[in-house]
Amino acid sequence: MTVIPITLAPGKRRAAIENFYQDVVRGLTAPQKYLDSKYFYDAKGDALFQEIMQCHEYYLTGCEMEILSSQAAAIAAELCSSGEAFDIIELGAGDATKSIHLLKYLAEKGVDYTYYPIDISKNVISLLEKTLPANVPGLKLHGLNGEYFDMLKRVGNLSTRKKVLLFMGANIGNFNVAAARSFCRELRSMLSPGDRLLTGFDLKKHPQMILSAYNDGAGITRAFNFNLLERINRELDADFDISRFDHFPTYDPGTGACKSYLVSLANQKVRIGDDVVITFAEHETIYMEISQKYSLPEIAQLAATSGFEPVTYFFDSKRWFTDCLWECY
Ligand code: AVI
Repeated sequence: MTVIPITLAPGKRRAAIENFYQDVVRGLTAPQKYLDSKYFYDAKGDALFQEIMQCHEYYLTGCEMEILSSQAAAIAAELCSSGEAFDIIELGAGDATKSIHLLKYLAEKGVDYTYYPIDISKNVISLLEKTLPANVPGLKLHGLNGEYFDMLKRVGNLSTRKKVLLFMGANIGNFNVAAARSFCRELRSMLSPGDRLLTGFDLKKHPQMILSAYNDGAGITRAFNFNLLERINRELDADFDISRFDHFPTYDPGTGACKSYLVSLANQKVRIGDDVVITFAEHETIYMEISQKYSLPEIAQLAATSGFEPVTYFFDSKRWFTDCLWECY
């Protein structure tokens, strides 16, 4: 993710704040209080996430970067193996620092493709349109700003070639397994036999290593979680006192669910705007995020139950992470 200034038009900004407010109130009045992790990413959250990716405990980014930078040729060979022309669509392209390795390799080999980065941020798309062609000579790029599925529909009208979808960064882990399946099925419904999907999965490994990745010693992940309470204070006129909450990540090695909670350290009330007061009991939790970890059989099962067939797994040298290429059947 990249640091993006918020430049929404006033009407859109009002609607975004209203949605944020509704989602926060819905989550904090549920029996198990929760907040939607998509709201982590305001400008400060983006900056903290950049810092998380530099933490030595947060191994995911380095592993996937190693895969893309050292195996671009193997990935490209697999993509070109059918001999059919394809275009590349990246969901949540961000600054494309990983996919650029594949884009560059294909361009250098003279493969004719168009790159369609999709991102919810207009600023991300403008930045990619400005910077990427300079770094990947000859690149044909058509940026799309909006929700994944709306923009995928639009690509359907623009491209007649086979599609290669990139969904990297272990973002699939931020869905629980059932939601990941629904997401993959919806993707599948928009693709055709022979289209492909390259997805980044964080793999099950020593539980302590996973837990440490979400509880770094410098406290960046903690600050990342607290930032959502601060964002609610800033944008929704709330009065969370973050010193009265604690950050509590958990990992269940059986299910592979790594979940982050904030724990209320006291009986307390928090006001949101003029109309809402949320009551917290001491030790009550807010469920903040899931980062689901997978085994290879679980990945294969996810593929099979959503209409894909695994073609190849690309691993980093430690086999902590995989970018998995699936094909639609
Ligand atoms: C964006 N996503 C894949 C990250 C993850 O690992 O679940 C978000 C994150 N949350 C805490 N640290 C990183």
